[in-house]
Amino acid sequence: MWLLVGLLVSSMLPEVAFCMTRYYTFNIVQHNVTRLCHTKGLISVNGKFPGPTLVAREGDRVIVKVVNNVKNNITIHWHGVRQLRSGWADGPAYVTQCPIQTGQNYTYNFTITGQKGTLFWHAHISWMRATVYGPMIILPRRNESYPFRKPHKEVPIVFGEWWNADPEAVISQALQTGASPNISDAYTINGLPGPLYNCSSKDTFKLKVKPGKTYMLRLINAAMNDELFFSIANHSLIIVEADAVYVKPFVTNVVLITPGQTTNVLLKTKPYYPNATFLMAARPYFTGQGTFDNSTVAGFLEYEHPSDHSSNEKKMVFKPSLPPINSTSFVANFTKKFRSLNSPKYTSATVPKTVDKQFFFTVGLGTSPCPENTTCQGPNGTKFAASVNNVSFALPTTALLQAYFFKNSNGVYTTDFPSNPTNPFNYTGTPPNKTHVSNGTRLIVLPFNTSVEVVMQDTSILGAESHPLHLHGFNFFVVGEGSGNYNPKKDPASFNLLDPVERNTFGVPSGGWVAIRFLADNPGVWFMHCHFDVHTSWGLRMAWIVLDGLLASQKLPPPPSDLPKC
Ligand SMILES: *[C@@H]1O[C@H](CO)[C@@H](O)[C@H](O)[C@H]1NC(C)=O
Ligand SMILES: *[C@@H]1O[C@H](CO)[C@@H](O)[C@H](O)[C@H]1NC(C)=O
Ligand SMILES: *[C@@H]1O[C@H](CO)[C@@H](O)[C@H](O)[C@H]1NC(C)=O
Ligand SMILES: *[C@@H]1O[C@H](CO)[C@@H](O)[C@H](O)[C@H]1NC(C)=O
Ligand SMILES: *[C@@H]1O[C@H](CO)[C@@H](O)[C@H](O)[C@H]1NC(C)=O
Ligand SMILES: *[C@@H]1O[C@H](CO)[C@@H](O)[C@H](O)[C@H]1NC(C)=O
Ligand SMILES: *[C@@H]1O[C@H](CO)[C@@H](O)[C@H](O)[C@H]1NC(C)=O
Ligand SMILES: *[C@@H]1O[C@H](CO)[C@@H](O)[C@H](O)[C@H]1NC(C)=O
Ligand SMILES: *[C@@H]1O[C@H](CO)[C@@H](O)[C@H](O)[C@H]1NC(C)=O
Ligand SMILES: *[C@@H]1O[C@H](CO)[C@@H](O)[C@H](O)[C@H]1NC(C)=O
Ligand SMILES: *[C@@H]1O[C@H](CO)[C@@H](O)[C@H](O)[C@H]1NC(C)=O
Ligand SMILES: *[C@@H]1O[C@H](CO)[C@@H](O)[C@H](O)[C@H]1NC(C)=O
Ligand SMILES: [Cu+2]
Repeated sequence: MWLLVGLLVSSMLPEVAFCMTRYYTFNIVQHNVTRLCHTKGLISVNGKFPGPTLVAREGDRVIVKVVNNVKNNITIHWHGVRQLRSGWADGPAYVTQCPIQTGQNYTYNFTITGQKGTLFWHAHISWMRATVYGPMIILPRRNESYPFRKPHKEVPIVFGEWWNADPEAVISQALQTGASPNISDAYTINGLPGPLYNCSSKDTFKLKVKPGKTYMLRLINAAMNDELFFSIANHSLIIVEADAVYVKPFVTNVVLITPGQTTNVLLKTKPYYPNATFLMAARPYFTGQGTFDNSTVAGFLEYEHPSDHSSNEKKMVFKPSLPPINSTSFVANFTKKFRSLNSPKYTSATVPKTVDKQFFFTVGLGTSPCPENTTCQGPNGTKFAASVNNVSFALPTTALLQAYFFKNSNGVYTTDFPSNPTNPFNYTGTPPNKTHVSNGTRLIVLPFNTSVEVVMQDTSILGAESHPLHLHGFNFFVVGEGSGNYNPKKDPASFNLLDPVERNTFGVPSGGWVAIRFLADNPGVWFMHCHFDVHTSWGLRMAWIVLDGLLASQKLPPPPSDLPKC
């Protein structure tokens, strides 16, 4: 009897006893920041750039009061957090909430369930996330360890993208003229562009290390429009986690990280003090037709000698080598190395073995006609657009989740998003002559617990390009990927249903396809979009409605009373 009680208590403890509530206040403020000899009033959180690091443990409740002290509308998204039955706290503007307007505040309230590792938070309205972002660290439960030896130190490495101009002006001008937005002036590591830009060497990130230790770098790509190759000269990295899920460890010299992805890597330092400084550098992977910021951000890895005689002495500098800018072959090889740990001790989800609903989505660029009596600077005098299944998704002027919850969908959205392309073509061959997209706020309704498979196919319209697709409210399993056109007869045979990687963001390969699966077990309205903000702005976005289940524990609760109004 006593033994039984003891067993029950100890098996319950990890679930409840160690969880706590973490309170944060995020003041959205503007402060002057100088980079590349250019000072601008930059909007960020609590006057820090990048913003504060949010730390929680798996199982914790997180409560963040966001107070808007700037003239712009704002929302914050907790990127990758599952938001189980807390869709009101997800953050994408006009999808799950109306913006927090000047002088208003809103308290985000959610728990961290079944996730550990690195995620990040960022603004989710227009291009505000260019400067409003910061790391989110989810530690294992107090009584749990990592599936690898505890590192000596853990360091967030956040990649960003810097414009001398106001990013809001950049995107608003582009949407007006129909042209591509002006490219950024620099990439940054933890807000610092580093020595390879003019007037910037004092703004260099330095990682000081001791020999013979293991450091865990929490890599976050918060850049707006660019996938990045990252490498540290003369050091290899061990990848151990992706999007807050552990993976089977593997060694690499170069990491590719798309906007919206996060990954933890272990860095083993050399056993001695080398007389050298090692550059860490990142620059883009790009295959499209347009212009892009082809610059390199760099920081230093420095061995800090305790009695530092040699610090004033000139040291050798080693530079890393990165793959060619358009190395799709490297990217394909690299992304296929990610495998979930697939161990019941460390992962909570399993890949759906059967599928209830199948979708085939084309993702890519297109055009929309130039309004009468205006001139446009997009392709052939049109405006750039982007779409999923040729639908360029229009955001409503109210929030979709509210319209759904209060049954006011009339005039806000329809539920007829196409499950397949309406006009099939050779997606990776010669593009069709008609490139105009259609516009609409069209959604897909999924009954609770539907097992979903989505094949996403890149198109060659205006250039084949990788699109990092991000799904809110779920992790998905990447069961297959390939180049060229997806073949529904042949390709499923090679799907990995054993240990596919579980992520929230994955690059649809340039000129190829990816197949993902997820279980629709989270009621609400969930955004899915390209994490290149330029493509999202052009309409490469859509949303799913996941209906309530029958049980009380399967229903979306009503909104908090302070939910902003439009
Ligand atoms: C910010 O910079 C602007 C112009 O560069 C200047 O007018 C203003 O006083 C600065 N504000 C603060 C708080 O330093
Ligand atoms: C938040 O908004 C409420 C309701 O408008 C207001 O009473 C409160 O003072 C605000 N708090 C802050 C810190 O702005
Ligand atoms: C957060 O949500 C929980 C569960 O709905 C609720 O009990 C709690 O009062 C909320 N806290 C705040 C500060 O809103
Ligand atoms: C990018 O810049 C590098 C030099 O930094 C140059 O060698 C390369 O040709 C450029 N690539 C493109 C596509 O502009
Ligand atoms: C370190 O390297 C620099 C540059 O190669 C050299 O000038 C210096 O003598 C070296 N110092 C030691 C202690 O080896
Ligand atoms: C990459 O770019 C180089 C130089 O522009 C070009 O020669 C090569 O064919 C390209 N490779 C791929 C895979 O597109
Ligand atoms: C990718 O893998 C293939 C097959 O293993 C190999 O032939 C190719 O060289 C690799 N490409 C790169 C860039 O590593
Ligand atoms: C375009 O210009 C023509 C001629 O000036 C005018 O008749 C027409 O009303 C204009 N159309 C719009 C939509 O402004
Ligand atoms: C450009 O647009 C014109 C007029 O809409 C059309 O006739 C022409 O075929 C287009 N050219 C290309 C290359 O798309
Ligand atoms: C599609 O286009 C590609 C590239 O041009 C070509 O290799 C392939 O044969 C085409 N497929 C079909 C079914 O026409
Ligand atoms: C596109 O237009 C060209 C020239 O007008 C024509 O030769 C070609 O057949 C058209 N292609 C398609 C796929 O309709
Ligand atoms: C802010 O959001 C409100 C509500 O959607 C909207 O009416 C207003 O135009 C927005 N303001 C700006 C500056 O975008
Ligand atoms: Cu895209």
